[in-house]
Amino acid sequence: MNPRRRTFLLGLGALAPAAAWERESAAIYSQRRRALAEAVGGGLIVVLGYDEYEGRSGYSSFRQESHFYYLTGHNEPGAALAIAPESGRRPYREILFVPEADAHASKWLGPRLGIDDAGELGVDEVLSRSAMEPQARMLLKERKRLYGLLPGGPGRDRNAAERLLARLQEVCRRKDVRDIRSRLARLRAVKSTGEIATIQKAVDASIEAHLAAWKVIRPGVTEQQVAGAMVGAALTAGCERMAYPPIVGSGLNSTILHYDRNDATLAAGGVVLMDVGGEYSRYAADITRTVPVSGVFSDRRRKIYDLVLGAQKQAVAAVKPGARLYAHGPSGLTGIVERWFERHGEPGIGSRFTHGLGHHVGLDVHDPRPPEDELQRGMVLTIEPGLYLPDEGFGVRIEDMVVVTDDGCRTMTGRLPKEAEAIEAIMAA
Ligand SMILES: [Mn+2]
Repeated sequence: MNPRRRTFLLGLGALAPAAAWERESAAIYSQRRRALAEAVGGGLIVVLGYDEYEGRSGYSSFRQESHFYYLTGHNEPGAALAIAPESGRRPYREILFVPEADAHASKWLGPRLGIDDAGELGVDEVLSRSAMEPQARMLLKERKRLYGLLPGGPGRDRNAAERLLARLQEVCRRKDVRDIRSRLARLRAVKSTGEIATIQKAVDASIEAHLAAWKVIRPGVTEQQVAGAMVGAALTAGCERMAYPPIVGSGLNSTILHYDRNDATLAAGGVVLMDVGGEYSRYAADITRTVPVSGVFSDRRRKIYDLVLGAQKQAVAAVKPGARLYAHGPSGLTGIVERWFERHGEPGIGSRFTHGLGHHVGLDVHDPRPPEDELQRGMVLTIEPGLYLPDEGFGVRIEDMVVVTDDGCRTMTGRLPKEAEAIEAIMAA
């Protein structure tokens, strides 16, 4: 436990739960806020955390807005952040706004960080949430532009952050309002050492989930029972929740990319595709394996499996700084996979690869795509080619997570076997 975290817990007093939540040092979050300020130059940046309602979905506990968490490490509802970059004679300022102590909220939700405790998070100034609007208006008087998270697309209901931006814009009519998503995406794409270590923990726990599934898979078991074994193993291994609904598709369901009904029964002779990953201290894992229901691949399924595996290995081997994830040309990882299917598969098989080759992973399972396609050291991404043959009743996807190193990459999911023989050996054990 680092000293900062110890103080943080002491600040909460005797009521603090012995949570295993891992947060980076206050200095790291401070660097991120400074880097964002530098990236925008002048203006005022306003980022809102989620409120209690926005942060809940289904049975899941509160889940903070990802950009806000990235900049603060603050994991409770109703907070906000303002960053005023240095501008002329105006010095840099950063303010965290937190809800005032509320007896009703602490009765229902447990103890919350008050203004005094929130100082431990390392933001220069901490004020009450009710001071947010007047402070933002004051800071905007001296600055030309307002930056924030603008609505992601048309037709969506605005969330609290978007409503606040709209209100501030109305109040300060002359202000130019700009989105900071692409700047945040660029910062978030390159992971810190601490983030890579935390993602590895999400990966390790998710590997336990996959290994647990292989122990229960056999004809007659339901997809839901497989999903249950996986969720149980991930949570037992330290995940606080799943990173997305478990996808357990057997037979024809393995050809549905985001199948999550999980209501069919596993039939002999087929395959079952499991795209399942958990979250550890907010960081996601995303892993897919496709295994034979009866423990041994049929000839046709094995042929397609090895074709996908070959493509997947080629792409992983080509990951390095400067390589491009989505490009089709010689430096493009997607191009490498397409050419592999053309050269090694039957005619037209490449058209059965129907989705992107991979994506960035971090605080979100689909981390925001940075504006540039070129990979850099410290980026974490999935490599997940697949082939889907609904006319033959099955699909195969193999998904690993890699972290880009100085001259290549390290496969974070390397401990989970993907060779057909290795999978069959474990299932037979
Ligand atoms: Mn994925």
